[in-house]
Amino acid sequence: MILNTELEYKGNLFPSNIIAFEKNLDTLNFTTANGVILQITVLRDSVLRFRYSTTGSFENDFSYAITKYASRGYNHLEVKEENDKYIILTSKLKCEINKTDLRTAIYEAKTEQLLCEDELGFHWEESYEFGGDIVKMSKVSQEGESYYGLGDKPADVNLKGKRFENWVTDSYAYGKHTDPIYKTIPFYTALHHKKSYGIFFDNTFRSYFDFCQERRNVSSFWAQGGEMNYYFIYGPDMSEVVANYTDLTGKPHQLPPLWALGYHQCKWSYYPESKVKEITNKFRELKIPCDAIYLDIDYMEGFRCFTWSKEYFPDPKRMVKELADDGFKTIVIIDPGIKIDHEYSVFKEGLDKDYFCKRADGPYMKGKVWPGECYFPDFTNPEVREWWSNLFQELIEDIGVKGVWNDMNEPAVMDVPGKTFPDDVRHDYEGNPCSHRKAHNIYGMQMARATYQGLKKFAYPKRPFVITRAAYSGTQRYTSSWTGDNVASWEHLSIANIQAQRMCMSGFSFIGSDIGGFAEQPNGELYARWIQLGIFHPFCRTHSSGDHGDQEPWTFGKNITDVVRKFIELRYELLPYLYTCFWRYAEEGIPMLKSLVLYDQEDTHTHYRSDEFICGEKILACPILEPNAKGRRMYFPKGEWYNFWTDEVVEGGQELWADADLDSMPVFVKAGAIIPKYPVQQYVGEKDIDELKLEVYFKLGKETSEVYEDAHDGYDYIKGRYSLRNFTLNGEKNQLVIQQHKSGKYTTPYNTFKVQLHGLPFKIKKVIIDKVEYSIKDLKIDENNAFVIEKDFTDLHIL
Ligand code: MIG
Repeated sequence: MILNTELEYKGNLFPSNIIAFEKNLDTLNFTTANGVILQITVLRDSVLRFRYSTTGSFENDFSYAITKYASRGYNHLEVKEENDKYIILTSKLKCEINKTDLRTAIYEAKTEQLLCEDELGFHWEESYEFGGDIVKMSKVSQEGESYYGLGDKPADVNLKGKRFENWVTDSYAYGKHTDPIYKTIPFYTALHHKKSYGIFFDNTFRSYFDFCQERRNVSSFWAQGGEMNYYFIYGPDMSEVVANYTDLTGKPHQLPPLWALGYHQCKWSYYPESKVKEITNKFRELKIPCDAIYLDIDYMEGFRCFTWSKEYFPDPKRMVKELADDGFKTIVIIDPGIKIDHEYSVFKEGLDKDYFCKRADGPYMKGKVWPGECYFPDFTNPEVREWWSNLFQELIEDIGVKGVWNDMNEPAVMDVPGKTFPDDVRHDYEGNPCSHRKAHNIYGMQMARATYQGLKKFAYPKRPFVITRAAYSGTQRYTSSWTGDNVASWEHLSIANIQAQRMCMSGFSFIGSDIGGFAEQPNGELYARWIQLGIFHPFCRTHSSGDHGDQEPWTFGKNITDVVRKFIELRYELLPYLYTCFWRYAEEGIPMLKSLVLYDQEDTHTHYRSDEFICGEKILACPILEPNAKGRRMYFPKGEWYNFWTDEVVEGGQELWADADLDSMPVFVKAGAIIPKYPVQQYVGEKDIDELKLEVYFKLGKETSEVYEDAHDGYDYIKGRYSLRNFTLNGEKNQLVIQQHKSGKYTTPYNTFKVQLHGLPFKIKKVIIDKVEYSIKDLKIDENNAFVIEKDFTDLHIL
């Protein structure tokens, strides 16, 4: 007879003492008397994985985030047993596991410096409602420790003192403190005593991070289900931590086509066809460069994915071709909701093949989105993804669409609490069936992945281009992304700046904001300031909801149009620079934008900076974030910086005023840099590049730069058909030496460089190129120190 029906509350449970230890190659298991297992896997000397089980066995080991291409292997692994602890030693780390309570502490191997130490460590609460555990981890926050990362959080760059939640959420008009929003990237980097490490909590359930908010000296993270499963990633440089995390969760599978780094124009919505043409024609007429034009939901027939409105777009193939002839790539939106309509082939097929998500007891997951009531493909089933990818054949192969934009894939559902699927919805999860509690955060990622697979197949031999709103760690392998429905306000300009930096330090560099703001309308000044920032972001697109008027570069009068043109032109000039940054990112996981802390973590002045950032390796930019400004104060990282507009040199390591009237912006170039430039084009490929400009910024001392190029599309570069130029600059009082090392099998179409020297401290007398002497006259060096030389020199001496 059951008398007591109150739920027994056990509270937090903790591991007890270790009673067994077992080593299996790179995997170590520690078992406690109360049945907890800690499994530590040594992935690399600097990367350890921690997994905890409270049941005596582990779940099937599957992750959507970890890439099969992740590097593995270590130089050294040794396990020692002492009275009170076990010690794991790699060539980079020492990890201690306490025998009495399973708590861990990690030290740098070489210096024995403490990096990260459990406070309570692993503990858990049993979940009566769903079964399994609420899994928790707490760490001691070290003196002066700061925290960064976590994807798209709109808070300041340094996360210390705050608590965050991860649950992918459609967040129209979010604000600086809205949390959570569109993305779940449960990865942060920590920094103290000049050393940085990272923690990636690879758990897709709703999760939380607390950085000393609840208790001043404790950071913690926990999730509503699943396993305590995290990776500890050591630097000591933050950029190495990010690169190692990116290695683990994947670099972009290929470079984007160069045009995708051009300027994109979007609005909800450009229709009918005549409106689209009016917009694209205007770009060409006003000579404002633009590569991509977007069609939002109204291009479809009643919002049915993979259809076209006969009324607005009677002949999409012809239109797309005409746009392409004028240099515009057409990009269309595709949402996950499939309209319940038995006359609609995509719906019928999905239903026949049993590809739609279902509720726990069997009914379909029915939800309202733009088309009305919809069912939703279960993108966590590989067969469904394959089907979905094939739906793109007509759009891409036949009609000629060049990119696809995935929206609403949180998944967003209208008119319901929580704005998404209920928790009980079932998912295949790659043959590990589960509820929406576990699959929610990766649903959008898997949709974007399926879309990417379609584009990859049908765009071949060209490269795919996809953009997604929702994402989980690893999504960067497949697509680009934007920061969702922001607002046309000055505060949001600052949020966009921070979000782009934060996404970059979270392994996801191909990111941009809706330039000008999605909700409401900017005035001309705000729009111009936003374009100025946007041209330094990896993804550069104007987008607006369209409810509040137009938002094109020419909307705000001639003065603003001229400023906008000037900056978009600058982006087109910088394309080889941006492309090189992308290549570095895709190759090594180096973030394309670097917050100052990531650029120079040793300088504590950088730890709380949010506005300034480094684009690539050499350009320091800082947006103007207020109206009526003629400039601003900003912090210059250590070193020497050239004012991009005036060539004036600034000594870093201090905060200084930088002039920037509305037609300008604080932009500085690192001394010693060589910045490659293309001529302004109205779109990528408009012109044959017949000369590469090299902007050379003198420095006393040494500096290296690189320029990566290839055919700008296609896959030949993977077979070695690329051109990589490594430049080493060495400046002395009365000479400047530039050496070039060239690799790769691609022959660039141009034969010459136009060298432009900046800040040369001496008057040129002669130039020696590969041992041959030239006079000023021979090279026609002009009064600005510019001259033309053959591209394949190895040694250039300017005396
Ligand atoms: O419920 O497709 O974030 O970029 O223009 C709104 C219409 C749906 C939200 C996206 C936005 C897009 C809009 N979409």
